[in-house]
Amino acid sequence: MGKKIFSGVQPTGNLHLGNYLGAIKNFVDLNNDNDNKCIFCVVDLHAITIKQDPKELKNNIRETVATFIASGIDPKKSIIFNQSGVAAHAEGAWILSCIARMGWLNRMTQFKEKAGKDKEKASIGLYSYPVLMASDILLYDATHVPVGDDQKQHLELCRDIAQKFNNDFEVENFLQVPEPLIQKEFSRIMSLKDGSKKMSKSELSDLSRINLTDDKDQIINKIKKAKTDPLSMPKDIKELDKRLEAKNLLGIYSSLTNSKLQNSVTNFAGKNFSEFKEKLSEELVNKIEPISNEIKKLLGDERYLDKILLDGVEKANLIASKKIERIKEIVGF
Ligand code: AQP
Repeated sequence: MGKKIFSGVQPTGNLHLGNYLGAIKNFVDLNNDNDNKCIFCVVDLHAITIKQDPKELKNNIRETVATFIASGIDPKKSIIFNQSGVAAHAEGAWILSCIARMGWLNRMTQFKEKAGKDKEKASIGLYSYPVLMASDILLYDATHVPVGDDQKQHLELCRDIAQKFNNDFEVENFLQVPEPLIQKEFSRIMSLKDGSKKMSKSELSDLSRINLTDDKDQIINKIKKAKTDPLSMPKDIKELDKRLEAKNLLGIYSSLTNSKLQNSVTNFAGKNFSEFKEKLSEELVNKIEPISNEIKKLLGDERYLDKILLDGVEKANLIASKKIERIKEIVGF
């Protein structure tokens, strides 16, 4: 039986290789399977949990749509829309925030990481973000949610919220408890500057990530400058636990070439990093350059991108408005 897929990407600019290999590449494969029903959301309500420039946000929303399409998602075979266009997401988030427990949210590591030392100054939205994410997913009865490894905890919270709602109101299976779809290997791509930190849009140094809009020269330059260690390429996969940068670069290479990490280690064992980096750049340029060119082309046609969002909002609204009405009835409104 086909799956009902829902996933979101924040329009916070600088979409990068981690977003692509961890999530978007998976979206494309799922979308190519005609048995699946796919909904891909530009989660703009999530984006404003951290201050955004309104003009940039608008551009970033379009750029995220352009990235979906340039990466291979067919807008005719899926619903692509922006979250703020469907009021049920925010309504659902409020109701579910009365189901979720403080203790559950207090355990979320992403809030701790993003709020940093000054938790008092973080927005309430940043704290309750996973509840909005649960609303996004549950409104569409999604059976499967493809995400990167960093979102695993939020997915578990979503499952807990769905189960508690169903129990509290004695509506067995009313909210579909979704399954995460996380790739077994290479589900967390790390920074090119620090193998212990995840590749991220908000990292100040642009050299820490490959952006999906980077051109050939930028990609080659970033890989040349990517941090390594003074040794030659690892000879044994066990070495990778202590050589995080080598592990990350070999992981990226393996993911791009659809090969096992062990095979990549064997291929480059004992060689110089420079030789490996050349091959890695080649693979990256082959994969990213066409996407980057297509994004730039699509960004020149704002009307086309806006039309995709408008159509998507209409279709998403039809589904979500029915679900939220039932939720409100069940709650007693
Ligand atoms: N480094 C990563 N490796 C693998 N997957 C990743 N994802 C993000 N970073 C990596 C996955 O990409 C999808 C969309 O992410 P998002 O835009 O919703 O938010 P995020 O996880 O907060 O992304 P960033 O890039 O790390 O942004 P900032 O810098 O704002 O924190 C998700 O499925 C995510 O798992």
